[in-house]
Amino acid sequence: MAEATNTYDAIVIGAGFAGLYALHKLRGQGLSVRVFEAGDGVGGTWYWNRYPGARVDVESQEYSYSFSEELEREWTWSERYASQPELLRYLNHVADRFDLRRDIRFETRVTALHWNDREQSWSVSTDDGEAWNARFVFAATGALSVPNDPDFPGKNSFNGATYHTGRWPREGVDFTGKRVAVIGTGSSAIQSIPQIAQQAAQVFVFQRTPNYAIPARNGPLDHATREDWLAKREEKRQRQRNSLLGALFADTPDTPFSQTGENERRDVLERRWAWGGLCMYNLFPDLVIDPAANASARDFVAEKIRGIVKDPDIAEKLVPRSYPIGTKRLCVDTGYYETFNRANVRLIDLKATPLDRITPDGIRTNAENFAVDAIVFAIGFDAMTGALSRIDVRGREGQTLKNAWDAGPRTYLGLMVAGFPNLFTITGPGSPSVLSNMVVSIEQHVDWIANLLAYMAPFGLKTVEPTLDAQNGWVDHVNEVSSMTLFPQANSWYVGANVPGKPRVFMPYIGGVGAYRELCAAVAANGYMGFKLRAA
Ligand code: NA7
Repeated sequence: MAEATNTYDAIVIGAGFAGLYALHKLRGQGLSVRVFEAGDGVGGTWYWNRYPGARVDVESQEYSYSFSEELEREWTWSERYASQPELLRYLNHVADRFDLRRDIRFETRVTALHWNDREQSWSVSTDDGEAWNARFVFAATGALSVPNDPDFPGKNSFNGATYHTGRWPREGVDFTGKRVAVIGTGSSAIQSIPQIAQQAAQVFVFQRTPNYAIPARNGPLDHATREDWLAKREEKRQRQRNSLLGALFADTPDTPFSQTGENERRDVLERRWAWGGLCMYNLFPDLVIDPAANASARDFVAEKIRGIVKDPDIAEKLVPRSYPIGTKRLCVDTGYYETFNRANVRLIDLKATPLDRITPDGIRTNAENFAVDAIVFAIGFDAMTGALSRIDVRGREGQTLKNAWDAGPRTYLGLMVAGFPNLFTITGPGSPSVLSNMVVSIEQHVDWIANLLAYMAPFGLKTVEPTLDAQNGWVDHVNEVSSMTLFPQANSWYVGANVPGKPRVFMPYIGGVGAYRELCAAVAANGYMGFKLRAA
């Protein structure tokens, strides 16, 4: 490692929702902070994911910072679900409004983090060859920030253009008159396919596993809705923080499926479908626990798909069959199923006719050649651990994080890793993270850590790290709670199934945002139980 040129109290990696808030919060506590961001602007997820149709799947007002009432009052969301450009404008506004840019170094990627036991601080290397020092490091690296890159045979032989939804060109792509292949049918594909199909001459959709998509019912956010939100802001924000998923749609009904009458069940399903979006998660309190509850929701959505898609064979291919509904992230769509009624869109079922290779002209399955001008890889991310596993992280006694997480990520509360003092993982594996409204979880993590640092300072405490016992107990708890649900049945990115060779471990904490918040508060109230706090 090069000699450190600068020393900070805290280094933050990433300038998305998490990094921006961490910078603001820590600076407010008088710490010197430096943020490193690989992109040339703020935004994180919303900086990189510029594919057509990209928008948030949590309602805009809920998917925004709550830490500043003034910010909330001065910003007006234009749509129920904000589009990527609007979210990026919002995050740029936040960066300007709180004068954050002066402490962010853009186009700089952190390559190594080595713990220095003598100095009780982290040595940080960046890809410009410089070295830095910080007592604390915040990995605000995002849960879905490293694009999945499977090794499709023949990938480099293709003569046309290729795109990954998670690294979309800033200037956009004009598909007019083009034949386009889209590989993947997750959220990114489901949002972008209807838009691409309106432009392109022909779209071939290569589907490995169908997904459940619920109509967004997006539209302009009217004045009355905004005024209502602002009038009840305090109460709504509190409810969000104490809810299951960090969003108000997640106020789960009390009556289990088995005790809900036949007519009432249908009524709940129709109402949620009409309301649209992720509120389908909250049909019954036991939707992802009771197989019968789950089956009824599956049948309902299958019926809707059959009602929308005119060709019965295509409809059957679009009906998910291999996993319970909700155990892979639900997709929120605008006209996805309808798109398969267009003459220029064709669905290719990769389970029936597997992808053989990419050729100079297009894609070959074991049944057919598809000549295309462009390939869109909508194949997702190396979720939750991808970003940290690409940094050379070494903790006490040179132990690597790669080694420590060899059999899957292990953390205490999703916040810290035993043997890696003063390194915080914002919305890390083992916290509600991707199973929640990320903004709510980010604020909770950053606030909790900031309180911890404020607690340590007057006692002259310099380091914090979890005990191995506490970490083992937490990992057991995370596993135990997930095993009580239907989630482990799905080959999802929650369990790393989309990345060949990744250990199969259920990574996020499914106990709920409100319950998790209470646990974290109890840990703090008990003198940071499970953490070792040390003076130099
Ligand atoms: P997802 O949800 O991980 O979707 C990726 C899609 O790509 C999914 O349909 C995968 O099929 C498919 N895929 C991945 N690898 C391959 C290969 N090798 N061959 C064929 N198909 C493949 O990523 P998104 O970007 O759509 O969404 C990520 C999250 O962002 C989303 O959940 C929201 O939270 C926002 P599979 O299901 O693995 O069979």
